[in-house]
Amino acid sequence: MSGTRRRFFHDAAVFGAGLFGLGEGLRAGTLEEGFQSPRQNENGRHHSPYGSKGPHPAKENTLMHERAVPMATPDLADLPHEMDGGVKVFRLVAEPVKRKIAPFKTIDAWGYNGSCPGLTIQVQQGDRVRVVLENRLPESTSMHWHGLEIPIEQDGVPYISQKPVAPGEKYVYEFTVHQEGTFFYHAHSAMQEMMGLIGFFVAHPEIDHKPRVDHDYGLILQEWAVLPSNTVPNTAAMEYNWLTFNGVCAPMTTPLLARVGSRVRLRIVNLGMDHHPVHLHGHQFVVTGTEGGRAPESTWYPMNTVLVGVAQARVVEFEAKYPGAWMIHCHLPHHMMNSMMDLLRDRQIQTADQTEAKAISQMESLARSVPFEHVHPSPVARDAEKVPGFPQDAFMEMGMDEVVEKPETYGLPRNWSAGMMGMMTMIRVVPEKEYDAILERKNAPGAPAEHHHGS
Ligand SMILES: [Cu+2]
Repeated sequence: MSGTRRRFFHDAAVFGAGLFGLGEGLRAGTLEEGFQSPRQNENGRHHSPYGSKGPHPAKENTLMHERAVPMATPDLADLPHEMDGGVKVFRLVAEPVKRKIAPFKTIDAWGYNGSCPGLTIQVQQGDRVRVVLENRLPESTSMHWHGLEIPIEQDGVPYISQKPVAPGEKYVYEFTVHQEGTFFYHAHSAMQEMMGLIGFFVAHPEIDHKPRVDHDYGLILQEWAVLPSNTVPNTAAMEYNWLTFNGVCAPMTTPLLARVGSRVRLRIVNLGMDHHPVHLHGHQFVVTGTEGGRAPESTWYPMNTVLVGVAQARVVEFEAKYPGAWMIHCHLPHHMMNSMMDLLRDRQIQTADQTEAKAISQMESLARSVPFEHVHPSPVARDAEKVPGFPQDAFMEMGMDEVVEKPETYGLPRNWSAGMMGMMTMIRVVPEKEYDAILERKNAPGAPAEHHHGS
């Protein structure tokens, strides 16, 4: 195994799940040729979102047993499992969860095992899976396995396929996963879904897809209606003021990382009330799969915005060609903001009567309470206040680099966080050296752990 390759697998295990069995499959890889290292990609062999066409037939056989890299879900951990004979046993506890969605906002959501969204389940196609669901909610629940072809008794619909799981009770689901793809689990009750009861369920294919990816990332899209000075989401609302990727708003979202020239897979799932057009800056991608599994290559065409509808999964892949910190965000304008209602109070939706001094003092009082250093916002014209409609985005920027600092933000320009709000993250496409420097910080003793247990 070449040094580059070995190191790549090491990194994948660190950045990815790495918590359970998948690492073994990764280490078992035997093929040298046929695998394109990021460096080979840099040499220009692989610069198409469609990937390299047709590996050598002679290499086909050895490729067959390569396992996929695990998916990483930034800001969410993986759910570990135990083995019982040949069965992978997972334990999910439905319970109330405090989730810090922004440095100055913690909500009372519902989730699984202390996490909202729930911890990520990753299995191999063909696995026999048992999930023990324990209900610590104040009301009955059940679990639906979204997109999986399993017997009706496992479908998780109260009264139709099972009795509701009462508070304090446990319920055991067991099935064989014959599909591969991006699925999710969720409570089969509308309001409970909007309280956050959802998590990833990813089944990796028996034979890895080609072209193979170097990085695999997952994002769950959610929206929340939380009134000012409130912590409980209003699940009856039709409009939303907090939008999250994996349970956090930008700039708290942990940046995704990719080496220049690597191939990236991004799996996006949506379980809310709105559809989200998710846009990637600076690169073209192809949709390689949906909630139904892998899409044939003949259906791939270049895009950079994909509409992820409610209950859908969209899997996209691209070559990370251009170095930089590239935004990934929902493009609905109101989904690119964090609610400032708690902060703005008297300002709220009125834009008249706003003075620069007033706006800045509001920002500074919030900054002091979190606390972080408030960086002075972008300049405005001297006579700005005479222009009808002012201010719009002026004074909205809340740079808070220090409070959201983590290894993945190392090296970003000062006040980067002022440009990040709402349903937004970034993929940092970085050269080898910088990638390694970030990784070193991530592995350093005392490095901050993932923020997956809320506040
Ligand atoms: Cu959106």
